[in-house]
Amino acid sequence: MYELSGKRVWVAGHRGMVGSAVARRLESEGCEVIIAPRDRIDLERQTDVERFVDETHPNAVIMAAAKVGGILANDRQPVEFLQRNLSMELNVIKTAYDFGVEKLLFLGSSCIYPKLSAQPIEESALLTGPLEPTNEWYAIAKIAGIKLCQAYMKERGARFISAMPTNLYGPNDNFDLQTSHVLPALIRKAHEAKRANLDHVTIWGTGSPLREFLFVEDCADALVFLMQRYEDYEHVNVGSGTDVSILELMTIVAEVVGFTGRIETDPSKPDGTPRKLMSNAKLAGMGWTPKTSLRDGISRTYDWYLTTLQPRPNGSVSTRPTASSR
Ligand code: GFB
Repeated sequence: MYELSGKRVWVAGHRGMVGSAVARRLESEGCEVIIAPRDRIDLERQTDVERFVDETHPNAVIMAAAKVGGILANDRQPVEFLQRNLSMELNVIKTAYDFGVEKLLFLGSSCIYPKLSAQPIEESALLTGPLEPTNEWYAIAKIAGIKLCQAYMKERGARFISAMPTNLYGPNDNFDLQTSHVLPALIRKAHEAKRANLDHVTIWGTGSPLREFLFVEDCADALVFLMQRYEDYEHVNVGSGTDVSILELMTIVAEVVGFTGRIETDPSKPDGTPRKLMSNAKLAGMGWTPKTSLRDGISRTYDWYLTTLQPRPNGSVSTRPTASSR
C-alpha cells in the first residue's frame, strides 16, 4: 500500500481530460496536488522538467500528459504523435527517477495492443503482433513509456508502474470534429443536428467497429487505486469490460441528446481496428470495478458540454484547443 496522504503528487497534464479528473479525485486523499503551469514549463524540454521537479520536490507523479487525438489526427500527424509523446514521457520519467520520486504511474492506451488481438485483450498480448496502422505512432510511443518504467524497475528498483486505459470520455474532452475521439464528436454532431433541425447525422466509417468506453471519473478512481495498491512490472488494463458498435453508440448519444433523425455512415473515413475490448480481469481481481454506465456517462458529458462549451452568438460552438493533453 502506497500512502498518498500527506504526499506531494505531481499530476502532469493537469489541464487535460484525464489529468483534470485525477487532480479532482486526489482532493479526497489528503495529498497536495502539484501542477506545472504550461506557460512556464514545457514538458518537451528536459531542462524545464528538471527545474520544475527540483523546485517542487514531488513524492509521486501521475504522468497523464500526452499528445492525444482521434483516428484521423493520429493518422495524419505521425511525427507529432510519436515525437511529442516520446519527448514528454522520457523527460518526466527520467527526471522523476533522477530526483528521487518515490512512485510514478504512467498512462498508456488500449491501442498498444496488436490490431487483431484475441478478445478480450489480456495484458500479456503486448508485442505479440502488428499494430493498427492508423495509430501505430502513438502506440509505439506509449509502448516505449511502459518499457521505460519497466527498465527503471528492473535495473534500478524504481516503483514506476503503468496503466492502460481504454477509450475514455467525459468533462474536459476535446470536441473539435477533426481531431477528437468518437464520443465527443458524436455528442457534438447530434447536438448541432438537433439545433439545426437536420434530418440526419453522419458518422465516420462503417459504424461496425466495436469500442469499449470508460467514463473519465471512473478511470481517475482506478488510477488512484493502482497508485495506492499496485506495484509490479506488468502494466494493468483499465476498462469497463463491455463494448458497443459505433452505430449503437450513435443511437445512445442521439437518445441522450434528443436527436431523432437518421444516422448515415461515411465509409470514406477509416474504421481503424475492428475491436479492442480489453480484459479487466486483473484490475477486477484486485477489487476495482467501474461505477458509471455508458448512458449515464454520456448524459453527464452532454451536461458538461451544454454548460461549459456555450454556443457563441453566431451559432458556432467553442471547443478546447486541439488535443494536447489527455
Ligand atoms: O475514437 P476514435 O477517433 O479512435 O474512433 P480509435 C473510433 C471509431 O469511431 C472509428 C468512428 O471506427 C471511427 O471511424 N467514428 C465515427 C468517428 N464517427 C466518428 C467521428 O465523428 N469522429 C471520430 N473521431 N471517430 C484511437 C487512437 O483509436 O483511440 C488513439 O487513434 C487512441 O491512438 C484512442 O488509442 C484511445 O478508437 O479508432
